Amino acid sequence: MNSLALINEFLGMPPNNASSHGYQIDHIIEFCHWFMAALFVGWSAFFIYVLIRFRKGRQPVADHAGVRSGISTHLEFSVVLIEAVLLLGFAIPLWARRVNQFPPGKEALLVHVVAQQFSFNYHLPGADGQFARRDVNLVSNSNPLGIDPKDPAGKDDIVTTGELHVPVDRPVIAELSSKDVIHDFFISDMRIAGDAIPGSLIPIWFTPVKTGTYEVICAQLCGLGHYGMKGTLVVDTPQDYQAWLKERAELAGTQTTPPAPAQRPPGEPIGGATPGTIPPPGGPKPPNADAQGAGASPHPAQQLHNAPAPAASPSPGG
Ligand SMILES: [Cu+2]
Repeated sequence: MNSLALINEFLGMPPNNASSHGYQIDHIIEFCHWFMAALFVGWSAFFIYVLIRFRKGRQPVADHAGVRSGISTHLEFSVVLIEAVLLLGFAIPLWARRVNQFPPGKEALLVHVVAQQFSFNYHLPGADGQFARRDVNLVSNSNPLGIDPKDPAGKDDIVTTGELHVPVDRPVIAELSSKDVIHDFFISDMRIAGDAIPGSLIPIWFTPVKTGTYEVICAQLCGLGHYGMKGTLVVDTPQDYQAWLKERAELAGTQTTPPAPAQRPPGEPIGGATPGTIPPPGGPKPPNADAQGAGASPHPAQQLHNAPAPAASPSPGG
């Protein structure tokens, strides 16, 4: 990174970029900040000049003809031109590459990210590359994603809560969805974020280029425990990643209960409902809201959980 990046640092932008596309995001933010800084200085100087030049002492009577030179028109036109170049030449193509040019399905690692109050669950397909069927009616405390135990594709599936491992230098496609309210899967070091919306499957992708441990946070105000909705992304070497997969597969064989979801913060209503089944204030009461423990029926919003992705969504496999 060059000296231009100083302005990003000064404004508290995350300094570490660990993804292949992150420098493009950093550059456009840098450029916008410098451009805004130049505009701020320019307009401030012009404002002060106008205050002095047209003060009452020097100009007691209003001039109804106004400005006669074309300088201000040229300046305004230049600003509009630079903004149009930024938008059409940089921002829109960069955004289009992010949403249209997904890496080929075989090359990428596909992971399902299922958000809930207040944690992120990850579902990986295991060695067979096939995800098990998920059914919202099967969701329980011991089966947070509602994986169908009868589906043979699920025998080797890996489900984790809070921590996800991915190999370095391999594109990752994360398909985001939510069990309850709108969350946002945000990894600042990867320069990536995407909303997790009940009833939608929203794919995002990135390629980690540096091994390490990075913070995942929720970037939508999703409830009283939002502040604690954090997770970890660990970028491993390919060998470490294989070791982690092996460890998780062994754990899945011996452990029947996945890690419990994050505890509700003080003040959050409990009422016996499973996490993610609290209706919004004034919203309809779930059918079994009074049922105690794990058996409570899912919130109506969850009924949409396994709905197919909207046609407009870019295909991650394409
Ligand atoms: Cu959240």
